Amino acid sequence: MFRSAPDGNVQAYDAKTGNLVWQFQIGAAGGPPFSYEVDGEQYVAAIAPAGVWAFKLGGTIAQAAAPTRPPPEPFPGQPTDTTQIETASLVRDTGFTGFHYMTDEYAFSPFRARVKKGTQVTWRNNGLMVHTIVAQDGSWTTGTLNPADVGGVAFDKPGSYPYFCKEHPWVVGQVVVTD
Ligand SMILES: [Cu+2]
Repeated sequence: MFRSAPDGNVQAYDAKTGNLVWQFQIGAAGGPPFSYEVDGEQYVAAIAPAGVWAFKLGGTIAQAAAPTRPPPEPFPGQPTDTTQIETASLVRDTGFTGFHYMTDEYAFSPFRARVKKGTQVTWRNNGLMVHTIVAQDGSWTTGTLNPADVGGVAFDKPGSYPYFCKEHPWVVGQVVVTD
């Protein structure tokens, strides 16, 4: 069984056991492999962005360099210089009847906050639900914030401080602390 893996390898698996028995790096994710025969010799090929790679038993072509991918950026966009973060965001949309405003309790505002080291950052629960801000590595928390509560955390070392809400763990944010 042949497949093109997203990491740029064309792979062959043993169809009975599922074991990977061969792979070849073509430098980019290819299309579905296909097979054909020329003069009694079988080829397995895959289309890649830069051309077609065809393989046969005893072939001698060298592998390509593995594709490099940029590291994932979990916090895209520019940080906002502020020491105050709110647990809900005001969202606006435009409909037939004009602008509508609503509160999204599943979004920190701002999503990325930037402060100087030694600064206390506060989270204000301006929503209707309970939110508890917790560091992704578990090293700090605001404690439980009921509606209208404010919790603070001081950051003494420069760095990136990703956090999430304990009650709604898909809601994340980041504090960037500068020197
Ligand atoms: Cu929450």
